[in-house]
Amino acid sequence: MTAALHSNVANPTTPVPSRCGDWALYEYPVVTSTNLVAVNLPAWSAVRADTQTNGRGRFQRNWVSDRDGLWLSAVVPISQDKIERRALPLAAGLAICDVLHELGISPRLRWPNDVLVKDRKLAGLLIDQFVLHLAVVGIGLNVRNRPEALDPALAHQTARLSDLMPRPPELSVLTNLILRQLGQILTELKNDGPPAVLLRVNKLWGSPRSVELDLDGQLCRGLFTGVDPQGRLALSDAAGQLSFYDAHEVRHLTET
Ligand code: BT5
Repeated sequence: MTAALHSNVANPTTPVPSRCGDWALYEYPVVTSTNLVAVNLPAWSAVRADTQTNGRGRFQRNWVSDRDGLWLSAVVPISQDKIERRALPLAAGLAICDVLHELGISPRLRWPNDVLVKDRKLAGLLIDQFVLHLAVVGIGLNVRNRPEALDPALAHQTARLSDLMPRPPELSVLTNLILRQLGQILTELKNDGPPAVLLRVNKLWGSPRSVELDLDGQLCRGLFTGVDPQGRLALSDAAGQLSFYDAHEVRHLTET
């Protein structure tokens, strides 16, 4: 989770929000990054834009945000409890996977919260924390867009809904489904506690995989075995010895 205060560069005139279940939804044709527009909004606000000029991934990576993809940020209250905070990004990934299952798609998660179909990235999440009690959950989901047309390096690496189902729902419908499910999972996280939600998350990683972790320069190999009840990545070495890592310690996870 990024704990930096960003200025909201080029925030266009604020539109009148529409109601989307419990959420107030602000929609824009173009913004720099929906997460940055969401920085000044209260909990249960959401921002969607048709395109982003500076879509952001984790660790300052770029997120290609061309027209006809879903670029959405949701402002949610965040607990001061360390484990609940760790569980939030994982819970958000679970919410996206739940919606995809509803649409008849079988996704898997790649730690911490990439959503893949057949090893191609369909969706990514970026959680920012700009103020103490709120987090911004940024969701990028390829729908009918073509990210590889803008960034050829993404060729054969991305998936989009329109290649996975004959008629993907309109962006407004997807926005509704995702916000509803995110709200539902956050209620579960609060009422049932992180271990119950993490148990569901652990069913989404697919079969155990050999991975290499980039711990900010230092590389470490092992078998990814999911997350522990405290939300930490669990890595097993050749002798079966487990090590645990917090998300901010792992710059990148590569499946080997
Ligand atoms: C992520 O970062 O996957 C987080 C993406 C979050 C995007 C949303 S859109 C709404 C909100 N506003 C924002 O500005 N951001 C959020 P990371 O795990 O660092 O992955 C980034 C990597 O994914 C890039 O380095 C590319 O390799 C790849 N990538 C970029 N654009 C992509 C796309 N449209 N589809 C699939 N992969 C992409």
